[in-house]
Amino acid sequence: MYTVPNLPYDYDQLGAAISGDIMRLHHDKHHQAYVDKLNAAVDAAPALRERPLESLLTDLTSLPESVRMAVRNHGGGHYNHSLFWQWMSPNGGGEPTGELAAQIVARYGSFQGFVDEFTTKSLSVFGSGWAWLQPNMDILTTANQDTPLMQGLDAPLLGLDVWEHAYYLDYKNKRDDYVKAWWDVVNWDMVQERFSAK
Ligand code: MN3
Repeated sequence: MYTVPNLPYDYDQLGAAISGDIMRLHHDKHHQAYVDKLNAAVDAAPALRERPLESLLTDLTSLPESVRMAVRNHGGGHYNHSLFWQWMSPNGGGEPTGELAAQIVARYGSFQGFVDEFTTKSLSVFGSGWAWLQPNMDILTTANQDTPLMQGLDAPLLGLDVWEHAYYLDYKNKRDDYVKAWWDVVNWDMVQERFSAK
């Protein structure tokens, strides 16, 4: 059975950027719903339980058509959100260091250049979706709960949820204010770990 992982911090600890009310709703209700529907999908196709979630998402066309869309949406939702909670920290913000910082600067001219480009792409997502930093330093966006894995790409180093459910309670329609505040809680230690492990 898939389960929602506990937050690595308290609901209220990202408060200046993301309120406890949003975190409770987003983690306890939205993520739980993805997990429940993913479990229902694999109950309907039990052979899928033999494979790790990453394997399912990387090769959606190998799945029975009857559950493919459910795994795409809800498996993607579970995968993305399980990472998203870790990509934020009450001690977050600041800038990456070392080789990661060097590669960001090599590609985007400066850390601020990267922030600006990632922000622009995040704001360009029409409707619901995500923005990603990839190990090759590309910045991508996906719709809905799609992940880069589904496009045959590497697992992302960093991702930002720009669904309205991620910010509307605090920011109403002001996605730009949400993205701006989010940089203050980005857990660069986690990004660094994923970069080093790639
Ligand atoms: Mn979300």
